[in-house]
Amino acid sequence: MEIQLWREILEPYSLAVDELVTKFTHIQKSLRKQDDYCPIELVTGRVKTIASIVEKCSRKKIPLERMEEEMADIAGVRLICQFVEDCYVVADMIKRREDMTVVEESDYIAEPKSSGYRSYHMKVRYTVQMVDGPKTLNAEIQIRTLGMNCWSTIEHSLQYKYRGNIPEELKDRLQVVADEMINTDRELSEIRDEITAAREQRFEEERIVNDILLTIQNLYRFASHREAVRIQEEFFRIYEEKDIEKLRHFATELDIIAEGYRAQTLV
Ligand code: 0O2
Repeated sequence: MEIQLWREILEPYSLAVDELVTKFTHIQKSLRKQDDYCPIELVTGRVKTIASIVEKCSRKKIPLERMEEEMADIAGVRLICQFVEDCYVVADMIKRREDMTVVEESDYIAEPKSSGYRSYHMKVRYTVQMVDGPKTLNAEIQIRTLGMNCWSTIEHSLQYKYRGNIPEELKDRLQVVADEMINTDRELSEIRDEITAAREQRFEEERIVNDILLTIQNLYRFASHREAVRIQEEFFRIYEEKDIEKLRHFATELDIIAEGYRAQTLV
């Protein structure tokens, strides 16, 4: 196939990857802006290289002219989560979307591959609007934890290095690491509540600090300069103590002072 023809074939896939990455990144940003917990930690996407398409077609005995129908991952998006549970939350989120149709799911988290590979795969049909009209194509979404991603990236590099024939000794070591990753994911899930509480506290702290800084900014306009400076210095002193209770207390007191100056923030 001519390179020019490859470019034409791959163009809609490139658009699909760009759109999907933008959409999942948007979910991430929106949830974070609302201070809500976001189950997606990282979003990446890629269009399979021509060399990789040709290699896979040859390996899976797919005629090149059938690759668009039979290869699900020419357009690929990867969603990385912190916890195993999040992978399923994200999968459900995708199933509810109206801009893509899930046609197949493979849960290699519940049932890892013999290599030790774990990930949740979703094959979707997705429509892009090209200059000459709409095109519906296949895309693959891989959902996995940071640990699963780390393992599969390393294993993938070794597959490449050894051209698919990883030495048995190395395979065994990979299997051991895969098992350890399962344990690590399990441990992390178990301490998830602690992490969630810490994250919520951090969000609350950020909110309080923002409110305090806005109120101090208003005090500079409505109160005496000396008073505003005194309060600001007091704030920095309390902030350094890293004690959320003291911050909360300071914010309440500050609201009362600001109320007196009608400088309370309107956020
Ligand atoms: P690249 O470089 O990642 O693009 P599925 O049909 O999706 O449920 P299946 O049948 O295994 O799963 O499909 P396939 O086509 O063999 O694998 C799809 C992709 O999943 C692979 O893409 C890998 O990204 C990933 N994958 C599947 N199995 C393994 C594995 O054992 N180890 C690693 N590291 N990744 C795996 P490609 O084609 O390898 O290329």
